[in-house]
Amino acid sequence: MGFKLYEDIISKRMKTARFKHSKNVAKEAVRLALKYGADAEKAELAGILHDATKETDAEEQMELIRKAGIELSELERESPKLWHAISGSAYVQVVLGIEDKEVIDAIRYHTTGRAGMTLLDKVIFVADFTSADRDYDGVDKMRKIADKNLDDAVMEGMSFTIAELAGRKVTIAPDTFAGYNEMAALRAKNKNK
Ligand code: DGI
Ligand code: FE
Ligand code: FE
Repeated sequence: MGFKLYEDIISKRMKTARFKHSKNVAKEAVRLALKYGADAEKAELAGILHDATKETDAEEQMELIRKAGIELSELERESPKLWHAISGSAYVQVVLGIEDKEVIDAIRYHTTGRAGMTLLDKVIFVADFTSADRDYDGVDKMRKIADKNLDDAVMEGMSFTIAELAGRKVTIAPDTFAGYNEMAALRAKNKNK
């Protein structure tokens, strides 16, 4: 199946605004992929599909997760905001028949990040923060960092998310902390060189 067909399929699963966001993330992901040497075709595909199940009801998401054989941790079960990334990765496998692990994982970890992020994981994680439709305080700074250094942009995104979640005193996924700690350790090492 080609990109256009996937685009058509997901356009029917979401409202116009989210479809536009998905197209913008795909476009930004291609730009970042070309800049940082990731596979642009995979970036475009993961970008258009990353929020595929964000407007899907909870029962259907749980069914997709079950069919894909994914076990949720207790924290994941109690965090509805995390479901769409997990069920999205299940959807592209179970319904669309996508077998590319890199694409599946980039969708799975687009909200939390993780330790050992692949180049494609990073491209999608950052593109979700810097896509053309994004308009939050600090988006200009984020775009500037993304144009200079992809790892720095991942770190900026993770620290932004952790600070925001901690500010609301809600749970923070272990994958988020694991990604953050790995990036922080890398920065410390690079500074000491
Ligand atoms: O789907 P999008 O809106 O494009 O963006 P996203 O997939 O990054 O989702 C952002 C939301 O997810 C935002 O409300 C913060 C929340 N989030 C991100 N990381 C975590 C999280 N929520 C919890 N509970 N734990 C996390 O680690
Ligand atoms: Fe998302
Ligand atoms: Fe998104």
